[in-house]
Amino acid sequence: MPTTIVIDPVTRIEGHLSIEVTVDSVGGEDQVVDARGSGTMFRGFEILLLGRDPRDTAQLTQRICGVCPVSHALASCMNLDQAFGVTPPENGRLLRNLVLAANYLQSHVLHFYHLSAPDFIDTTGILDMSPWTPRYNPPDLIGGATAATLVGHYVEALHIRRKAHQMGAIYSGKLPCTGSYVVGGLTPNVTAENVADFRALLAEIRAFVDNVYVPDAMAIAAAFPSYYSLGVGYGNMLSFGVFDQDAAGTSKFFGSGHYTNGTAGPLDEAQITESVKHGWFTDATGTLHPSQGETNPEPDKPTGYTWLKAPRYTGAAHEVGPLARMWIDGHYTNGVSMMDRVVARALETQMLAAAMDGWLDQLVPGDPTYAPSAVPVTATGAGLTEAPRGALGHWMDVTDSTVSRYQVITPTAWNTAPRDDLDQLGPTEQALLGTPVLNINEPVEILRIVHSFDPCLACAVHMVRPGKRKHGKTFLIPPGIA
Ligand code: NFE
Repeated sequence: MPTTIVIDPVTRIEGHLSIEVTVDSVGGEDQVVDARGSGTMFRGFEILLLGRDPRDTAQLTQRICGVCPVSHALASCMNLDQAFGVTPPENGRLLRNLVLAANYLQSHVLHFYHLSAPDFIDTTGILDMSPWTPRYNPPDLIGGATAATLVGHYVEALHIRRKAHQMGAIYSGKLPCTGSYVVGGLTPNVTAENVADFRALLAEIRAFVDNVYVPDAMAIAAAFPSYYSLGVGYGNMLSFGVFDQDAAGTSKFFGSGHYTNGTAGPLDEAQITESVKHGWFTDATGTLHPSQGETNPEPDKPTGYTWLKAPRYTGAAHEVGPLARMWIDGHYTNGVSMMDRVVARALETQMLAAAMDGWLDQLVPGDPTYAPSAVPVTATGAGLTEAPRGALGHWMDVTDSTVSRYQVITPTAWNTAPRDDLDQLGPTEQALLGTPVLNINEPVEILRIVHSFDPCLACAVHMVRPGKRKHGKTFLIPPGIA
């Protein structure tokens, strides 16, 4: 007899995500036979940017999310660089890399210790308090001395995240949300002192990543080997590439590309479209390239079940994120499962932290950090980069020196996308199919798989009327756009 499980909201993510799965007996085992992910809040940043000075976008799009604001600042500035026809000087390129990398370190440590690892730890007798309780109590949790050690690292990780913010703030003014990313580069000066300050904090964080985070991730992976075959999904991967290695941005530390139905290839930005058949958006805005995209909410649409559009590459659902980046570059080849996402994220953190020392070495104190430019009357731009959670794109049109179109596709829009025009499931939905569920009252397997994508619905939404978020009837839409 099929049973429907609704997890609403999924906790230990950013933002509001509702997951609905149908569990039925397959070969005598209870398994997920259907899945739907719903972003239960409306996102309208594209709308509030219209009519603004294009330079405002670098500030306003950061407010999409406090976890990955640097990525939005960068995507926006790349967009502006293209539209304004300006190239950042070497120091500007390196500072953009360094501040973004600081945000990656903070975000990946956050995901492992504070969002994902608690799915695997039993703290009974160690910490019987929030955020460790209430929790599901499956029989496979790690307890005892190992759990006590991991709880200690959980606390230490909070300090490491603060240090990562402090480190990034040396060149970003403050974090989260930076004022220093501007068209043409970054505003701060490079001095021998601030390079030394950055390097000292980086050394502390690297020691934690090398000696604590990576070993802990490996320990959890070793304790849960069955999760190397769960949460696999389509196996399609996509990366826009990130961390420019040259002025033109043609070479990236993590490269761009796609891996589709077992075949790898270069990124062709023209192959990106968004379906809205199952999102609460007007059907006429469906299957458009984001440079032509529109955001017209239709909260009562009968075929809708989410506020997310469904991004597709060559018409197919693709996973984005650390595993996709590591897979496309050939740095990680073990597999594409729930646990591979956790391990690839840890190994990416280690690689990136090591690269940051090299970028610090290349900074030249006193050299310019940005190139001046003027607001164009008419222009188009695109800023494609990688946020910690995966591929991020901003597309913009400028008319009469103001923003006339702005579209954003976030990593979580890719991963938590709904079904598309062909009713193909989104990557997380597909990854849940076939998952055995031991106890339908405590479906921890679902949570572990969803958490492995590190979803951030805050990146996909911005307001909700508390307690009234079901299925499109009572969402709060800003006046004048419904
Ligand atoms: Ni809100 Fe973000 C990242 C972006 S995810 S955290 O990483 O863009 O949609």
